[in-house]
Amino acid sequence: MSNRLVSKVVRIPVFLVTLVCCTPTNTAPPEVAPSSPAVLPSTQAKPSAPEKVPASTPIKPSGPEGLHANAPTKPSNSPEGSRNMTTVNLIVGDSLSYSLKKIEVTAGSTVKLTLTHQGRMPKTAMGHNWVLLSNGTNANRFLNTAMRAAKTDYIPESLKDSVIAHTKVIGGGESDIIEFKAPAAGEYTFVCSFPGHGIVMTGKLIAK
Ligand SMILES: [Cu+2]
Repeated sequence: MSNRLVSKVVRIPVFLVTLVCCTPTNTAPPEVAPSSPAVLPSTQAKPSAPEKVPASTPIKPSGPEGLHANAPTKPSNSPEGSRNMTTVNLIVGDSLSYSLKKIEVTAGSTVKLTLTHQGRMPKTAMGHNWVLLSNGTNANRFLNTAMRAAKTDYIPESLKDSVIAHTKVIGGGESDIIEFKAPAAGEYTFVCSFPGHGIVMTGKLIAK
C-alpha cells in the first residue's frame, strides 16, 4: 500500500512538474506573442524605411500606396478643373472639313482649343483656321470680307468685333492652341476663313 501511495505521491509531483514545465513552456509562447507584436511595430516602422529613402512617397505610404496613387489622381481630375476648363481637339487635313461639326462647351468656362492640321499641303494651298463668330454675325458677309484679308491672316480688321476667338491659319503638320472664355449660353457659328473654305468648313459651338 505504502508503495502504491508513494508511487501516487511521486506521480502527482511528476504531474505537477509536468504542469510546471508546461507552464514555463506556456510562458515561452507569450514571449513569442510579444515578439509578433514586435513584428507589427516593425511593419509600422516600414514607413520609417521610406523615410530613409525620402524621395519616394511620403510618410504613410507602403501599405496604402494604391490609395495614395489614387489620391493624387483625383485632384488632377478635380471637378473644379473640368468645370472651369473645356478642352477641345479639332483636327483638319487636306480636305475642307473639321473633325467636329458641333462643339459643346460650358458657358463662361475657359476653352482650350487645339487645331491640328494632319495633312501635308502647305498653308498657302490648304490653309485652315478656326474662327468663332459672335451672335448676329452674317457668316457669308464675314467670309467675303475675310477672303480679301490675307495680310491679317484672313481675319478682317473691320470685322474684328464679330470674332469671339480664332486661331491662326495653319498648314500641313502644324497646329495652333488658343484659350478663350466661352460665350454666354447660346449657339454660335464657327468657320474657316481661308478663301473658299467657309461655306463648307463650318459648324456650331453650343454653350450651355
Ligand atoms: Cu480651311
